[in-house]
Amino acid sequence: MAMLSFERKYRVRGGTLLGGDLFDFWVGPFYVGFFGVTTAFFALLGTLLIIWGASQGGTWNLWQISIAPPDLSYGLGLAPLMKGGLWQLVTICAIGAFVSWALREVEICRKLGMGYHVPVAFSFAILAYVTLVVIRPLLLGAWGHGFPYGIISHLDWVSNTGYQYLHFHYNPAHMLGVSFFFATTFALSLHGALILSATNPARGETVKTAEHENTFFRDAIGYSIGTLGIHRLGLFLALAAVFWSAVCIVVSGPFWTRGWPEWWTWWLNLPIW
Ligand code: BCL
Ligand code: BCL
Ligand code: BPH
Ligand code: UQ8
Repeated sequence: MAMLSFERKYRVRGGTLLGGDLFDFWVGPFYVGFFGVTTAFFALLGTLLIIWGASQGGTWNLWQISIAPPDLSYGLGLAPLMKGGLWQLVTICAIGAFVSWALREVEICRKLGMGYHVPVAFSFAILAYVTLVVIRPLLLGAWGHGFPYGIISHLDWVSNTGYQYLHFHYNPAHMLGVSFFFATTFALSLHGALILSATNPARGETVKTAEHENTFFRDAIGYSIGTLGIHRLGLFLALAAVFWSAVCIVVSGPFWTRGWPEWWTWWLNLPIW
């Protein structure tokens, strides 16, 4: 394994976005930095608020604990603590923690002189979350449209929201999201399997080369995307999956209020049938 003993040469000073040298150190394996401190702050505060909220609820059953958003009647205003205000505070902490985490990754990239691909990819996940709990509620005019923070309760929200549009599978952006998720898993299974087949040979056999990998797929399907290409494809598929997910939920309500099956009437109304 590379570097488990924390090789000195990768523990370089600088590259920070904020705070200069002040937080430029490590704790055990973790790089800290200004954004490590803000991550720890928001993550800890948000988690404690959830635990406190649970203590005010009727149950310690892990599956049933839930921090609910405010009633729709509070609109875009602040709600009293026990009537959704807590959800609003937790949401602020969550966004603070996720964005801090991404910026801490950026500082690590800068230290190592690497590209920003990982934090950019993570920002798509943050975008999906922010779409669910900020952008869509803003467009619909009430924080109450956010999802509740509970293991089972958030599933209820997904199901209820889906049925509100009669048949969510007919949402065309949802179709794209689902297909890209399936395609991502398909690509990773091919990639993981291909790499292991070439680089983890049986005892006594030699490791094979990238040419072997290319040749396998040329023999099998007539084309190889290449060793760099598969990583570009994987990243693209994953980001497209989450991007179309964010689209599919932000259009449900703000831009389409009826059932999704009805959206397809444009197709039935084409003058060619
Ligand atoms: Mg969800 C399921 C978290 C948004 C639809 N969802 C899960 C569970 C986990 C979770 C409890 C497994 C997820 C997983 O393996 O992901 N969901 C979760 C979080 C968010 C979220 C943290 C968020 O946005 C902050 N979920 C949403 C939105 C829907 C949604 C609202 C569309 C994306 N989710 C569903 C559906 C299902 C889940 C449908 C399930 O069937 C599944 C389940 O079993 O629910 C009971 C992949 C990520 C990893 C493997 C990395 C590890 C992630 C770990 C497991 C997350 C733990 C979260 C922890 C319990 C939350 C508390 C944090 C503490 C306070 C610090
Ligand atoms: Mg659907 C959404 C698939 C049936 C209603 N549905 C989605 C999409 C995805 C999907 C395309 C969720 C992924 C996503 O957004 O990730 N649905 C899907 C599939 C089927 C399906 C495959 C199927 O039938 C085979 N859906 C249905 C049925 C409806 C339905 C028909 C219910 C009856 N579906 C909905 C609704 C929604 C979806 C409603 C959505 O809102 C959701 C969507 O598109 O949301 C955008 C995005 C990822 C995130 C939001 C996670 C963000 C993670 C954050 C940034 C980090 C968390 C950190 C964590 C707290 C740390 C924990 C601590 C550590 C572990 C230490
Ligand atoms: O560090 C990472 O990975 C190891 C980053 C991360 C990433 C990254 C990282 O670099 C990337 C590139 C992605 N995720 C990408 C993606 C996909 C495509 C863009 C997309 C499908 C996805 N991530 C999804 C998800 C999901 C899903 C589907 O639900 C989850 C649960 C995650 N990603 C989770 C994570 C984390 C493991 C990690 C990560 N993705 C980010 C860790 C982080 O931000 O740490 C700081 C924050 C904390 C330690 C805790 C914060 C606590 C809050 C203040 C309170 C909790 C609030 C929450 C809203 C409650 C929810 C309750 C639920 C039961 C609903
Ligand atoms: C209390 C405390 C921890 C204090 C620390 C002190 C302090 C103040 C620190 C500040 C810094 C800070 C905020 C630290 C936070 C520490 C915490 C709380 C960390 C949480 C970490 C976390 C989010 C864990 C989640 C892990 C998880 C469940 C992952 C899901 C499963 C997956 C997808 C695993 C991925 C496996 C992996 C390691 C992949 C990485 C990898 C990739 C992608 C790769 O491509 C590749 O090949 C090129 C590799 O090999 C080199 C890889 O390793």
